Amino acid sequence: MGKMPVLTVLKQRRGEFVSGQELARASGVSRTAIWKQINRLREAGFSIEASTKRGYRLVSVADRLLPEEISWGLKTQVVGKRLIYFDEVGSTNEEAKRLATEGAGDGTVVVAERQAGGRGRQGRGWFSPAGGVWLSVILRPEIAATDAPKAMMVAVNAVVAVVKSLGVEASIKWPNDVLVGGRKLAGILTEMSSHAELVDHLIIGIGLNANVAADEYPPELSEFATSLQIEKEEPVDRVELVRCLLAELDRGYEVLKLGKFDAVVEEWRSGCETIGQTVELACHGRIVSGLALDVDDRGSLLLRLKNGFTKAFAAGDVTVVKKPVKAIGKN
Ligand code: BT5
Repeated sequence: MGKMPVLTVLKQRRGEFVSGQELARASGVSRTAIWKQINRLREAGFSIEASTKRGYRLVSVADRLLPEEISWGLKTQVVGKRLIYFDEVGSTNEEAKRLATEGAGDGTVVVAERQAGGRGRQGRGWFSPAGGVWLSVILRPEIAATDAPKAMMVAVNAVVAVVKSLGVEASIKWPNDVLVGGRKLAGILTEMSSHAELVDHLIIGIGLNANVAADEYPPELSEFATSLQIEKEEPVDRVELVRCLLAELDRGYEVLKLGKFDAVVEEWRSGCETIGQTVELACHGRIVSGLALDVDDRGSLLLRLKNGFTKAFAAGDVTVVKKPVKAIGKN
């Protein structure tokens, strides 16, 4: 695992003084570099006491997603090998897109504590205060552009797995929402750049409401949004959360690259609550209603319409109009 980040050493010995010499040995950096790092941590909101005789003592921690902390103990092949951190940014997807155009490598992750212009699908906004997990991953899989929607499924599956591991029951609303008790916990925004029908790169943007308190949501969201903190009635360890999320994404990415699309779609399908319900789908200003039969291998929703025909929809917003239909009739 190599040398420990300065912060990790201090955290392990929280409340005690650690001498500069010991810190330098454990973290593998010079004593002047340590002084610089201590100052940086202080600026990030950590309270660290310094004494010329006794060394450094961590008094209180700040809830930050610092790359060196996330990297420590991160066991991934590709995802998160490079982490780019912002205290505040417009949108991590925009930032990732810029970096990808400049050639940033497969698995690069952009993470921000806050987004001033967080983005949803179709020009919508994404509320991104401090305490959430707002990140974008650059992926460069060698797959056909038509298979790109499976990458979004990989991301949704990863979020669901991580949320479940925290003991919170989550379900997927087609195509990209992660809900808990009908409220939105997370959303995913995938953007693709392709060349000659092949994927050049994908930007997978994940917005996961981690430590967002109920009273922080603006009125128009408070009824429809939830967070891990709300569901668990206590804040979660965001560093650990991001580490698990990156590990799950890495696992799913591996499956995707092997072309095992069926496994990806199957995992997605098993977590999806939309299938089997009668829904209304808003798409390009029109509303279509029908029975959600399944998704096809491109991630499109298959709706059986009132006229008996089945049609595939690649995008849109669904609202459930009826409780699950048990017996699905044949066409
Ligand atoms: C999404 O869009 O669900 C995709 C959201 C992706 C956000 C991430 S954060 C990191 C990365 N960088 C970005 O700039 N974006 C990605 P959509 O399905 O269009 O849902 C958007 C709608 O969800 C909004 O119109 C609101 O109604 C609602 N909403 C906004 N912020 C929310 C929040 N924090 N929690 C729950 N719902 C929210």
